[in-house]
Amino acid sequence: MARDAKKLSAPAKSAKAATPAAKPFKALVTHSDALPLEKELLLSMHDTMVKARCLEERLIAMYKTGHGYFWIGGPGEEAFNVPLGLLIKKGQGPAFDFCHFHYRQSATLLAMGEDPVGAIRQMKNSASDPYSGGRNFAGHFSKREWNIAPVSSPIEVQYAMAPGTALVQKRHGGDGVTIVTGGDAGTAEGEFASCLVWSSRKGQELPVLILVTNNRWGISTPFEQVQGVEKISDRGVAFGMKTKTIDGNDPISAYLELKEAFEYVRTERKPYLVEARVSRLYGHSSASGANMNTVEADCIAMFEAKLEKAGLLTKPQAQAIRERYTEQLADLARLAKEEPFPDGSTIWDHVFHGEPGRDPFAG
Ligand SMILES: Cc1ncc(C[n+]2csc(CCOP(=O)(O)OP(=O)(O)O)c2C)c(N)n1
Repeated sequence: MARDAKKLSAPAKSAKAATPAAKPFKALVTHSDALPLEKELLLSMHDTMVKARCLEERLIAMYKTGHGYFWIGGPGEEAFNVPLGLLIKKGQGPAFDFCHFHYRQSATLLAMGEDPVGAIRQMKNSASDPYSGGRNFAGHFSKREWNIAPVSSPIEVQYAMAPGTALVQKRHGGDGVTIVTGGDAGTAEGEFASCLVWSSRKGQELPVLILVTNNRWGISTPFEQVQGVEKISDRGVAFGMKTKTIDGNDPISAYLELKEAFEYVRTERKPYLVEARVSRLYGHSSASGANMNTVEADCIAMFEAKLEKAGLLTKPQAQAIRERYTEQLADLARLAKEEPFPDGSTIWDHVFHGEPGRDPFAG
């Protein structure tokens, strides 16, 4: 694991010249040498991780060939995001989990059972985009039936909203929890502090699973230039909440550690801050080129090596899975290519204030 952590800490090639080398991570909780999960679960996590990677690669290809205006997404975070999706209690209303995600969560949606065609349609900005009717950026999911709040482009605002849904869930009773995700750089913003404050008031604690995926970059700003803490999870200690920093590049660690955190938040109705160390394999977004970097650790390659060593998967089998998803997603992209953009007349649909001059409360 030390080797992976070292690899992970190296800066992406594209930003190397401009930024100092990041320090290696310390104190990762890891279960990397054992396979303590059922074979079916391991193989299904691998399958969804590959599906998610193929989806992101298809979205990038769409952007690069002019079938989308901007790409942002989560390649490199699959080992954390897939287990997360598997552990969410999905449904609508306060009895179910509320999800305040950021824009790198495609693998979580796939693990929850979402059809990848939605992400492709949003990339193409076709009217058929189920998340925004063709109006928002790629990766900006929203799904009322599963309590997935719309992903926001201004970073970190989701952390200020999370205590709100958690308060509703606490009052409602049951075991629904609120999950909020975001990156490391954004934790320098005030909304993150608001989340820690509002989730942890003594006697009024809230059931929030506060997650931070730390890829050690803002857009091009290295972690060390953003804040002085070594572990973001330490920020929660001052608020008396449970915290941990985990290896988000290992799906087995991520599954077990998230499971423990979910169980605590569901039963104790109190917050838990989990920081997951992850890679960023295609840079920040299309704004930084969306080119693959081979310096950071690839969680799928590492997981495949582990499954192979355990006799659970062969190289040809892994290759076949990848080819199958690559083909399926190319077919979906061809479908979306033919679909129309939203009509101009729909510009005010789903906008809180509606048409200028119209009273938003008029019904
Ligand atoms: C309030 C706000 N400030 C700045 C930006 C520009 N911006 C977009 S993504 C980003 C970096 C975010 O880094 P991090 O929080 O670590 O998340 P990551 O993208 O690495 O997952 C920035 C600064 C923004 N979208 N919103």
